[in-house]
Amino acid sequence: MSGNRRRFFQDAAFFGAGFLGLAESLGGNTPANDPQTAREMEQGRHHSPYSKHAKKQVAPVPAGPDPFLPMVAPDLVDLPHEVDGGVKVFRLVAEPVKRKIAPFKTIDVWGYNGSSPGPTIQVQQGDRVRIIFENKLPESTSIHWHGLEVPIEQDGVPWISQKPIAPGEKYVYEFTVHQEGTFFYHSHGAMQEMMGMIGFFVAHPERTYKPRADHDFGVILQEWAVLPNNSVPNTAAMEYNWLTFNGVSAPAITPMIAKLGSRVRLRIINMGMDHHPIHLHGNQFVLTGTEGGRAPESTWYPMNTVLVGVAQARVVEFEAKYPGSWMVHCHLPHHMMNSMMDLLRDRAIETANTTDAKALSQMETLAESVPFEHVHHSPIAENANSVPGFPQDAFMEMGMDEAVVKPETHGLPPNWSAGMMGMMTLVRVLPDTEYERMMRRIEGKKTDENVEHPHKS
Ligand SMILES: [Cu+2]
Repeated sequence: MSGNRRRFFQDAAFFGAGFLGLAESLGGNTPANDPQTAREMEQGRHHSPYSKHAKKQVAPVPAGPDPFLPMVAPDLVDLPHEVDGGVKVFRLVAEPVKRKIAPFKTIDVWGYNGSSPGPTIQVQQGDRVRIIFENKLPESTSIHWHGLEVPIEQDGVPWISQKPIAPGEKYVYEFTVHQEGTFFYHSHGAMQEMMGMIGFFVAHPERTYKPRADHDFGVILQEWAVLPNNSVPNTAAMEYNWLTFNGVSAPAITPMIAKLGSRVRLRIINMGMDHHPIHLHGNQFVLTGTEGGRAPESTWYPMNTVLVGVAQARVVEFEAKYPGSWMVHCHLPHHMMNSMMDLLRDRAIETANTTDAKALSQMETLAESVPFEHVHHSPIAENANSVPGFPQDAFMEMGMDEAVVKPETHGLPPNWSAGMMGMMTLVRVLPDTEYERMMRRIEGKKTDENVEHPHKS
């Protein structure tokens, strides 16, 4: 024990009674309970409240957890909670949901509280949480808290840790979250998982991570096999034709907005059958966490593509140094596309002998279903039709800017949506003034600019 430390304990013992009296006169704050004073005492800078150097005591600083920056998952909402005797109480309802994954495609999936993926649960390390769960599905289910160290009876595995929760039944989960990190909740039935039954469970740390992030975004990766003119995903399929971020396919995904010079955190979780290499354009990031929580800074190294395996969480952070609309997308080529089969209706997509005229006539059909702004393609060569292999991407550029317009898309170049499909979104890094304008636009406040942007009739 150091001399200073010993002296502190001696003083504390000697002046114990005096501390209590002083505490009363100062409204309950004992210097030894005040972390700052206690630290000063330990360091020998503040031996006794009776010395002439003693400073006037200020109001007590509660030693509670740091306030946290909530994560924003575009196109998803947060699950609200009430507080009951210090316990955060959430109400989660499993039920069938209709999810519009593209302007021309709504699918019948299962989820929670009217959303698939389910709403985001955000808590803080140390919180006691209660989830009052209700099953409105036509079959039994349960909820597994993926990555959380909870008592076995809270683990949510049918027949192993609990009885399945029958249709119409309620079940109460309750546990203390002692971890920090990016977790998720999901049904423990494989086919229910593939029907969309997943949501974020974010445990913010008791003490803010360093370096501190200014923006915190979350994306859930999912894939769907939906036959043309069908709305129910085939959960037994091994091949997928719709790929989504937070239950929406590009270009309908809401871009993420970051301020130039800020530090951006992006949390990605995967609930599907494939692993997704998620790539960020124009910037390097570091991997700061996994499904197990924060990784030590000594393990961070620069990268720009992170493989997010099934059931994994990957958290990356980067300094938004460069203004622009930077793509974030899965780099598997077939995950950078959407299915057009629904739009083509009875017209088959031809993979051989497609001519310019045929393709354009197919696109005319598409235009009847979706407000595409144009039905032409980017320039092609005069002899294109005679080149083996043509076309590849030539007929895949169909802008639908107006069909997916929202405040976050304001200011993107015309026909931007033609370059976006599947698992793809943007981080838009905006300089101060533009950023503030964008925030006002998002908040729905009237600015000069948001009156322009007329919808085409
Ligand atoms: Cu992918």
